[in-house]
Amino acid sequence: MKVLFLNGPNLNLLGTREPEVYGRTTLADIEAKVRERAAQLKIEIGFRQSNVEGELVNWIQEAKGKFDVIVINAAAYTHTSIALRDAISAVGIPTIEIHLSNIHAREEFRHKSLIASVCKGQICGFGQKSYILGLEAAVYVNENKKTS
Ligand code: CA2
Repeated sequence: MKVLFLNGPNLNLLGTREPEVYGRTTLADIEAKVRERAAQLKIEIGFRQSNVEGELVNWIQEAKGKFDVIVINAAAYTHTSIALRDAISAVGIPTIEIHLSNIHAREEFRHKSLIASVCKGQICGFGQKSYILGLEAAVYVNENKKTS
């Protein structure tokens, strides 16, 4: 099984700015934790970050036939990007939306996710653990392809 983790804009700054909101863990730390858990579960991982919307769209399209599940923290594009929504819908790869923070407990503009309706489900509010939960949800979705 192969899972592609995609990370949107500014997540490369994790651990270096606004630690009161996003903590002191870097994206590289999170990737290492995800890879550790994936090794235990015998899952192959792709892990990428971009600040460019079109690059994320390209990676979603290129995942077809290469990855079984996508786990995406689309960051601010969650709330703005019809292009990401259309790409997820078009490729038909089961996709799980994740966030570090609880977007529903934050500013009103973060409550709406444009990708939620084309994702299998959403995990938010658990800090870096959201990524591990996303990986475990990916296993569940892949094992229950017809029903989940
Ligand atoms: O909680 C999440 O994971 C978010 O996807 C993070 C996004 C935010 O726009 C979403 O509403 C929720 C922001 C990621 C930016 O991360 C930063 C890290 C350090 C300093 C500044 C931004």
